[in-house]
Amino acid sequence: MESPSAESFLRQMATLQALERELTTLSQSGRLRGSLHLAQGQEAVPAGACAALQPSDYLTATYRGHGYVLAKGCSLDGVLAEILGKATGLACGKGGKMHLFDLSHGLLGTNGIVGAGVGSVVGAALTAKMDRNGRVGLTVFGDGAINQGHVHEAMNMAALYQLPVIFLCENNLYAEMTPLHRSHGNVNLLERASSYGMDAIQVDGNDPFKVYEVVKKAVDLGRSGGGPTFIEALTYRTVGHYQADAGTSYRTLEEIEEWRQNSPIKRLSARIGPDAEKIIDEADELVHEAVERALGSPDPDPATALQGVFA
Ligand SMILES: Cc1ncc(C[n+]2csc(CCOP(=O)(O)OP(=O)(O)O)c2C)c(N)n1
Repeated sequence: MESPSAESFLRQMATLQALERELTTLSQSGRLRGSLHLAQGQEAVPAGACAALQPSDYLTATYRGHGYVLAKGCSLDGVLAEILGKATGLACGKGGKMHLFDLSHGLLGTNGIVGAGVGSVVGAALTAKMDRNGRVGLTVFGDGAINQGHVHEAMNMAALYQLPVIFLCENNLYAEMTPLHRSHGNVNLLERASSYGMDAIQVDGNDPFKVYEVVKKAVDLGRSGGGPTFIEALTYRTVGHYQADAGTSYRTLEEIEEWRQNSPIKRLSARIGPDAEKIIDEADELVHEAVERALGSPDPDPATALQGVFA
């Protein structure tokens, strides 16, 4: 599998950026309720990582994971309708923003519980190994999730049984509003992951090509029976943790500005040149039209409320 082109990566990242811009407007106008966790500045990680996966490979992501869902190939209309709680959404409008789910694309869910998707992917990878179906599982989580107990149980199990898993940690330097050194006894995440007996690699998370390259290697290793890999993608969230957080009470303006200048979309646009603007405009238009369609979609029928409820 060849790496996607620079134009293709930019299109993917610009779509995520446009989606987040539209969601911000919807949230500010009250048409989208609840908290909204954005990933501006982190767009290269989902774009690079998902390009190395097959549609049937498993994926779990976080409350900030809509970019992974799109990059995995799930429908933009379905994602938007789900976020807006519409019947045409990926989960028929019952999951909302934090619970995007689409088995047809291997998506085992985004999740509001920190680290919760990690165990799900390890379970799915165990079935992949037992069924010898060649699938791998990728789970993405933040640097803060590393301190969750079951994340360690899951990493240990994946290493012990040599399961085809990619543990992709987006290290954006803060767990919500807490810097790493205030929450981690050992801030060396590679050391912690490799202690379980798996390869652990750090990558520039603001470069989709580099992310693609390391994830592809990990995917190939997993598919060939070589077990799991831990990848630490260094990146930065240039906006607040959620819509009510300006992100400036625990970070300096200089730090934020420095990362804005180093943002993946800026970097790749500079590399592509004048055509970049056209790609970004097209993405804006595509997403805007999808928002209009989603807003015009029907609400779920109350009579279906108990459908799909198993416990
Ligand atoms: C089990 C659990 N504990 C606490 C929270 C509240 N919470 C939401 S996001 C977050 C920080 C997570 O940090 P990190 O994993 O680094 O991801 P980031 O949001 O920085 O991308 C916390 C503590 C939660 N959602 N789930």
